[in-house]
Amino acid sequence: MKLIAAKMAEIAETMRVERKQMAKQHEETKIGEITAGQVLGGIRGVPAMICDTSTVNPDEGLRIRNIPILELTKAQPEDIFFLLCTGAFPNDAERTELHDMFTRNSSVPYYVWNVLEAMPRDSHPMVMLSTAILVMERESNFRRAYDSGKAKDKMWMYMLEDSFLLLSRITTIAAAIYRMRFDKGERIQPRTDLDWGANFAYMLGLPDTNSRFTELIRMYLVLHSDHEGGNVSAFTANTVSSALSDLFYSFSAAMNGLAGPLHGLANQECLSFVLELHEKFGGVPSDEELTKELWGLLNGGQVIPGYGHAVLRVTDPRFTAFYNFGKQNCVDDKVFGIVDKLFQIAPKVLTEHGKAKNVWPNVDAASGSLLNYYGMTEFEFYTVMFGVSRAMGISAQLVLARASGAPITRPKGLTTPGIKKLLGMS
Ligand code: CMX
Repeated sequence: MKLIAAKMAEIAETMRVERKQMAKQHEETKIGEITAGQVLGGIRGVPAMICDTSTVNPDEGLRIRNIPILELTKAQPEDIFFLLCTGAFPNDAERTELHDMFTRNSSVPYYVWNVLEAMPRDSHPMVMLSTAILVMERESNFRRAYDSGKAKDKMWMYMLEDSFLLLSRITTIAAAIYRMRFDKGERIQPRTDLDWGANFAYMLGLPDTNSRFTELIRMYLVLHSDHEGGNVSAFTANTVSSALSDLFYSFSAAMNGLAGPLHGLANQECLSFVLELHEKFGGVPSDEELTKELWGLLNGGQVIPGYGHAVLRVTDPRFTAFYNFGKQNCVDDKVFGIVDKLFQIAPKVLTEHGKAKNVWPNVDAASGSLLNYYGMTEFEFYTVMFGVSRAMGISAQLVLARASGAPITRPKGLTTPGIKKLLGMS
């Protein structure tokens, strides 16, 4: 980890000094106002944390270190992790070291398998992922460093060590969960001669004669790698880690948030919905049939999965990347055909319905149909795919939080009578 640690050491020094200075000089400087709507609406849009890895502009979507995500679809996930942490792409020597760090610990200790095998057969794959990560907490370098009294300003280094431990194992664990949970046969051992994405595709064990599935997996990992700091999973991880809980505690907690239907589980729900339509109409429904079906959902108080977003107000560029991939590789597929038809119809229906602030598709609207096309039909697994990818962004965020000396998170809770008083209602 020598080269990466050296680069991070410089960054950490600058970040820590800058943060300290800003906090000292601008303790009382106002940078905005908060409305009651934001407080009552889930702390919506309140600029309340620092996140340097990526930004999400409502009118454009994700940029990783200021690079639009659509310019990164062919990048290697390992390079993206380096970019998230340092703001630059690795040089050749750093890339070699990165590859080593991503493969070094890809064998998973026996006790993780024992725990997973002891879990009830019908456990959700996300429960298995979160549990597997949490039981590895005993191996945290960060916790050991803290216990042995290491200086606070060096703790980012141990968070980085834990990040590589997590990243190198999480693909082995996720692939094994897939094979165990859906009766796919023995676990497939990791290889050290493959890149991170290719190794993950290999361990999942799905047929991949023309390497298009591997290509999809690499792109999937990149597209889901990060989405700034305020989303449920990243915010959770940042909050847990701000108490100096290590990466295993923090990331496991993040996965429990990602497992919610309004967040990461939406991709499972999305494909489940698309498959229901496929079954009901025996293929791609007509415009009229789909319009009626969507109104049925909305009138029943349900949401159209894969549409809308808490921040975005345009089509999610990550959807665009998946959609373009589908147009190139899956045009003959009826399930992708339904995704395509939904893209034509759902925004119109949501606009007419008039409630959703964003009527356009998010990342979850297309990703599942592509995994399904390549044989991963078990949609209960899709949020695990999301979680594996997000391990990059969340790890990078937590390394930077420790590098900059971010303090414990402690927003203020208001009582209902308290806010009523502030609003002049009592
Ligand atoms: N279908 C139907 N109604 C929708 C909707 C959709 N796709 N998206 C938003 N709405 C509704 C909301 O439920 C809300 O209704 P109420 O006022 O009755 O509560 C209203 O429109 C206003 O909501 P909003 O401000 O536009 O959206 P939010 O920021 O509250 O919620 C999100 C954002 C993603 C939870 C919501 O759009 C949604 O439920 N979408 C479907 C689920 C989904 O695709 N989630 C994945 C998001 C990506 C991710 O985080 O992984």
